[in-house]
Amino acid sequence: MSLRLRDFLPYGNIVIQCHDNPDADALASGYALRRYLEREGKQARFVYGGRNAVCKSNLILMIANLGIEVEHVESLDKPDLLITVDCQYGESNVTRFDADRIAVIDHHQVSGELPAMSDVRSNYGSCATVLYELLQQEDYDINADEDLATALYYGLMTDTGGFAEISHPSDRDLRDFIRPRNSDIVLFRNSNLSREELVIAGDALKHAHYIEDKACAIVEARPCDPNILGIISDMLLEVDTVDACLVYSMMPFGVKISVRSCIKEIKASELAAFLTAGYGGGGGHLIKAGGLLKKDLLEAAGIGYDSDSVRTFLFDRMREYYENTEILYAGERIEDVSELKHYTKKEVRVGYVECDRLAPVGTRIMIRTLEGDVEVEVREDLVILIGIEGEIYPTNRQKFRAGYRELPGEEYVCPVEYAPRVTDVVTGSRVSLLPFAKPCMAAGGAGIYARELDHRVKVFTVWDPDKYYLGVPGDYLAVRVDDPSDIYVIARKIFQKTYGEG
Ligand SMILES: [Mn+2]
Repeated sequence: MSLRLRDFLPYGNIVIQCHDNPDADALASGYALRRYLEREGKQARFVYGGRNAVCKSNLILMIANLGIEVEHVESLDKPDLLITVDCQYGESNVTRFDADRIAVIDHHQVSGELPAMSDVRSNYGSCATVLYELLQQEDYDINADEDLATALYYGLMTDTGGFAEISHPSDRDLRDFIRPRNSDIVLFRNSNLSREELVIAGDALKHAHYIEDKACAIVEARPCDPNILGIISDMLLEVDTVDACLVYSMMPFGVKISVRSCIKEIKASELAAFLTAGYGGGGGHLIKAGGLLKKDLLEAAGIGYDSDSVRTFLFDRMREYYENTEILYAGERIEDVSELKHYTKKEVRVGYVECDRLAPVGTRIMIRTLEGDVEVEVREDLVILIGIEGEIYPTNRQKFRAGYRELPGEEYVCPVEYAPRVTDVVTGSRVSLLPFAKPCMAAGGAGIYARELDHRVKVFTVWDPDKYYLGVPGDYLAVRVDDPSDIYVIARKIFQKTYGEG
């Protein structure tokens, strides 16, 4: 399913289409693709269908200030190639036009059969991020093109509630390394809300429901731009008796949700993922997150799609979240290890980097991985391990020698799609970690006591008392043999690959 933008070049008559009622991400994505084709000497039209022409003032400003040539059309002369961006051909919000070949670039959940030429990255926060990656693959200097940089930045920003809901490292790369024209971003941002939308926010807040014993609020808003949901939930969270809240709106295609939390026992990103699990998707940050429950999936599951059924479903789901989760604070309790089994580490191939080769001692570096960002200071004996899921563990040379065996002469191959990248925190310069990585074999150590989980558990570990690790049924709760206060969660997949009984 891997696609390159150069694959489009052999086609004569090319049309780019985004979904009906385009938003900033759709406009940015189509615009980016058109810019690339232009650079390669190809003229392409950029169109959208549907009943309505763009009328939101931030989008009208975006189109005018960045010079986005986009046409609202009713019909189309059959092109050789039709590329849909920020949507998939055949979806209900994409007006159907005939074409000899179809291609799809998108970041939503896959909704039907995809054509051979497609790139759908459902874990990305915006389609602009997909284009950002694809353009870099073709050596396109995005920051030399300020209009394009501004469009991509604004596309990601609006699709992720002002960057609050990003979770993929490529989204963070776009946010951190793209240089937009700030005056335009400020202008677009402050033309976002119409007076009608202000009324929607006010009406929604008037009818807030509270789960009193949980300090939780749930609010339904009339169908509106997802950004309004974020504004409402931000306000709700400021209320003294509200620690966590859910704001939702029933759109024609599904239920958009916005989630907030201000207590460490609830990560907004994890609550959003829980509420949407099986019906769409959700994610974001510790405090802010969002997501979507798809209408067709709710209907197929027999839940229905009228406002009573959706409200009941969301209330039940929220109660379930509170009632079926155990919270453990490592250090505050000692696990009864007689109930647990003993496991030792299997021989597993991982990667390692000796950091003094990467940057001078004393440099603060940020390592970006699929799991998140890790900041460390380079010391003489700092060794960074790259685990089987691309996760990163800083350690020192002494512990490294005790638990790992070097494999001289062999090459390290990264097992995941996003290879860890390193940024010098002060200068902002970036390097890939991979050229410095070597393979090694993990084995030995005193091992762990562990048990398989049959319910959800949140563990606050000794090394990070502010952020919990979530364990779900099937994962393992582990206790270090040489330190019983060190309790943590190991994901099922990683556990099975790295530990054996005995
Ligand atoms: Mn989008």
